Amino acid sequence: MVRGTACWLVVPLLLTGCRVGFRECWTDRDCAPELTCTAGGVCAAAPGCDACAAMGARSCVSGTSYRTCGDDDGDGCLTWSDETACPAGFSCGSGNCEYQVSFVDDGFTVVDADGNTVCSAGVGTEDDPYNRTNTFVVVDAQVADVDGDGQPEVVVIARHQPYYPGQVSVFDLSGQLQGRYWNPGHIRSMYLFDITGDARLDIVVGACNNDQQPGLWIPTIFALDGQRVFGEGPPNLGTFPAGSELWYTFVDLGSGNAVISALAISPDLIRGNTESDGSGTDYCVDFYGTPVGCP
Ligand SMILES: [Ca+2]
Ligand SMILES: [Ca+2]
Repeated sequence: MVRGTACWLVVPLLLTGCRVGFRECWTDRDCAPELTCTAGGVCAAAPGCDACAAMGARSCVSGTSYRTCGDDDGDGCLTWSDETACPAGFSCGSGNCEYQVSFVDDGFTVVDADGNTVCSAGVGTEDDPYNRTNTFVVVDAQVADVDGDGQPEVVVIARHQPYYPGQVSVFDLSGQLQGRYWNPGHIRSMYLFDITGDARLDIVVGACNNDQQPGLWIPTIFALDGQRVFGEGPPNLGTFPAGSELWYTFVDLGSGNAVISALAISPDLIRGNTESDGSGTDYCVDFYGTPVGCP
């Protein structure tokens, strides 16, 4: 005999005996306003509820965008808003689009919201592991807190002109170098985003690698933890120790003459493209650097 069937047959007489578990709720209306009814019949905070601590607080989503803590739908639950882009040319420092960064040749300048110069410096080449002639060009610079101490840093990517390597350099807001990573190939793009989930923005970089296979420029995406920026990327043929990257991915080992020029997060993977206008070849990796098919 099937037990469940027998039970259902006597439901009118033995209703309480057939209970398989106590349900606190059947719909959200059975719960307090800030709670929802789960599939198991329990009133609980909705997923993501109180994801942020204080109404109106802001945090940087990337080096050039932020989000705001609020209760837009009035359910008593504080959640982060959608991402808002900073105005063109501004970086998200500590939740606010408060810094404007410009760069010319090998130098960069940071200006605050009042128009005052915060710092102005050159990327420097004194420790180039390839010891080439001192000619570097800044490709991008953004202000963001990448080491998690609450104070913004300036993250600068630059490439040798006309050869390689490229560099990822982190400066404090007085213009002092905090860390530098060398890549054996040109660097063309970066995206500051927390891919590790520790609430600190990480440095994701689009580049190419000239040393991994002779004669080939291999499109490359790699990521750095802003607290640990040092050394030299693979295959480490220069004079520096191995690099501090979280991961380093050759997205197409057979490629020649290709560099990742554009990077984006979309939304749970990193998408690189070999042209700055997105018209080139797409390569996608997950947040662990594992190549995945681009959707
Ligand atoms: Ca910091
Ligand atoms: Ca992180």
